[in-house]
Amino acid sequence: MNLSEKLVSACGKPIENCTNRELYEALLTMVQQEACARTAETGKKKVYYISAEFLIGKLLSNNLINLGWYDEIREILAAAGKDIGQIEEVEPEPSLGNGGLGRLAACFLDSMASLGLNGDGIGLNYHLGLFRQEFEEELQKAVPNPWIEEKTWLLKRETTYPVSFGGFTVQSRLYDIAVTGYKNRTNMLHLFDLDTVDEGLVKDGIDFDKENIAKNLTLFLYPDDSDEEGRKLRIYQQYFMVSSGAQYILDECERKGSTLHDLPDYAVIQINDTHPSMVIPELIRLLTGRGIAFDEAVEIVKKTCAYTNHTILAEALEKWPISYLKEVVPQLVPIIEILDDRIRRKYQDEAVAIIDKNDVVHMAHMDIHYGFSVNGVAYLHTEILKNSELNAFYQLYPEKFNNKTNGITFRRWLLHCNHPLADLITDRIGNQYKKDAALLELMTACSDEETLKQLLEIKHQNKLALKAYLKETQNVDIDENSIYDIQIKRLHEYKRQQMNALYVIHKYLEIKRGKKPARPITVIFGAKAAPAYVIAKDIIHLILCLQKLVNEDPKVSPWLKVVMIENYNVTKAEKLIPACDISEQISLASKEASGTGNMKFMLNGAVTLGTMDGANVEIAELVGKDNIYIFGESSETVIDHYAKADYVSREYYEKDADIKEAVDFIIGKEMMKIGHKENLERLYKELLNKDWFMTLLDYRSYAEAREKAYADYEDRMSWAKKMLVNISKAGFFSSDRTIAEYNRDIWKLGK
Ligand code: 26Q
Repeated sequence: MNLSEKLVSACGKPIENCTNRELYEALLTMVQQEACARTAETGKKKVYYISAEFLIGKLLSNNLINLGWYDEIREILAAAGKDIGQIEEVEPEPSLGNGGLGRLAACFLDSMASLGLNGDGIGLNYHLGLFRQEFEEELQKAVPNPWIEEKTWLLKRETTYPVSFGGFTVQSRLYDIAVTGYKNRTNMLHLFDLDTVDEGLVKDGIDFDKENIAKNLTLFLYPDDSDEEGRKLRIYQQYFMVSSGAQYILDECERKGSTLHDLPDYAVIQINDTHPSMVIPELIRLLTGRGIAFDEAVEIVKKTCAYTNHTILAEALEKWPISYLKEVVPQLVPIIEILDDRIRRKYQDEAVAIIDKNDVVHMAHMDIHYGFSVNGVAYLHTEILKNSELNAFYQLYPEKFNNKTNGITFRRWLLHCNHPLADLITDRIGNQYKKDAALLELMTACSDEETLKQLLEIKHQNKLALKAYLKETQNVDIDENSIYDIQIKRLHEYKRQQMNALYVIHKYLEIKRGKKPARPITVIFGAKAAPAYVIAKDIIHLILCLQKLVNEDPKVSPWLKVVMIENYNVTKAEKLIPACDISEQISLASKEASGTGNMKFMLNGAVTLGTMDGANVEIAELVGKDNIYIFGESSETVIDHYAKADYVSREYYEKDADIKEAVDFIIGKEMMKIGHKENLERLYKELLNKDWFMTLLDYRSYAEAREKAYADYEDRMSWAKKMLVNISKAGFFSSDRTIAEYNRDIWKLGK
């Protein structure tokens, strides 16, 4: 059967007579069958990528591209009067991640399959995923986000495992999602779940009964951890994931002929941040249960587990009071105590202990001592880990430390989300770059006027498409001839959305005073705040108030618009990124481990406005200083400020009139009319008295760099050259490159 016949047969009637939903479901069935037919077990060794998050995004189009079916299916549908874009709209987005770390895991799965590597994901099947964000009275409201439909990408398996907690045992159940490689094999994402979970438990918003573990375990991704019950629930989730995963791994390896003594020849486990760290003591427990002596079990685990660090923020490094572990996973506690004891005897250094003197377990410390590899996610990040944050460990184990600069899958972040640009590139340099992203560099030679004009035209068309989408979904009008200046990422003070907002205030006031910009500006934000993160929600409030104030001001709004995207997610990123002119990557230097949005924007021809932080450093190196706008203090200076505790934000407020004016505006009468006094005042005080992430320190140089970018934008041909350089240098940031490096240096899988 050809594809057209297959589709008609899957639909059970002519395509013309099908609804978009019927077509989506028929295509899902077809893709799933074909994907499963392409599974392969090659070689002895497999990498198991364990992660609490897999932010996979919608799957239909991506799978069609990877199977090599996309163009043909689009034509078959078009011939029947159907639009593949509208069929995509039917699919719910699985919201199994918060942000960067989860999306990275999804890109890595795509790359492992696309490179033909034997590599599976292991995670959890959260029924309601991350909350859906709504705006009400200029505030974020969190509501449940059910995504699992009757017809789903999840394949229910017969496989179940017992998982014991203090006092009771549950049965985990395996679900699989097929991960198609680009014109290559299929791997699997294994998501564990509990049959007894009850969505009826959810009451108001995202509140639920936190006592009943059997009913709530896989309801949400990272339920609010602001109280003790929430934090414990996180431990229940993590142990459920790693115990199920470890049993799966041992069973699979034994099935393939492993005696378990030789486990490292069959399995390598990549621990994605500390969320799956309990896999270390759990594997030791299971191995001893299967007849291996304790000491040998420790040695086996040391050769099997590798750890990736994604943050240097102290508050994000997981530390659990041992009392919590005694309650939730008592069987692990004696093992962790022995692991800690051995370290204490060997090194006699409190700084590298696993259980500290306050009886708190440092998960990252366990990973570093009992894993064979520790990697950071960008050059600068790894250097900071080695030289400051984890220096005590680097002294002990220099050979374990390595860098793996993050990457993104070009299938989703170019071929799928930006067809016109992908077609232009194919026209100029051929198809090979789709398999080998380094070839994008060939585009450097295409700086002829015709290509540059086409780049500008494609950007313009993408901006029109975004304008239409925002009109339809949020009923806002934006001007396609304005500069689209975009910051989309989780809301966190270190990412400094508040600095962007201060600039918006400054521009607003300037325009009010009659100083118009050379061209209208559209500032777009998209961000979710953790429900327990008060200041983050205040920053959202500030942005929403500004949106109202600016857009409803007839004098200002022709020149400045503010748009806060509701419920920012992968699907929305796919629409925003291709339309972006200026990519805001403005974290406080040293704080953003890598960033991956920065790479997506660059690939789609946006120019970065950023600090020397995370992977921005490598972007700057690749594109050169004329093709990026860098501002702000260096990571060394910032780290020095923290060490000396000598940063006083009020000094910057007092000596810079623009800063004072913008900060005061937050609690001025215009804002108070629109917003809530409590939120605005809290934020104002935070900036003035604390400003832990040094917004005011960098504000002046930020504003200058932004002005420079806006001025340069007016020379359209020279801007198009900057776009071209960014696109042609983006090849390095393909996750295929990242994964090839993981395999070369850490996993060492044969083909
Ligand atoms: C920890 C303890 C308690 C509750 C929640 C958490 C928690 C949850 C999620 C801690 C961290 C995360 C997510 C971190 C994350 O997304 N980090 C990002 O990882 C990206 C991929 O490496 C990097 O590009 C980003 O720079 C980094 O911020």
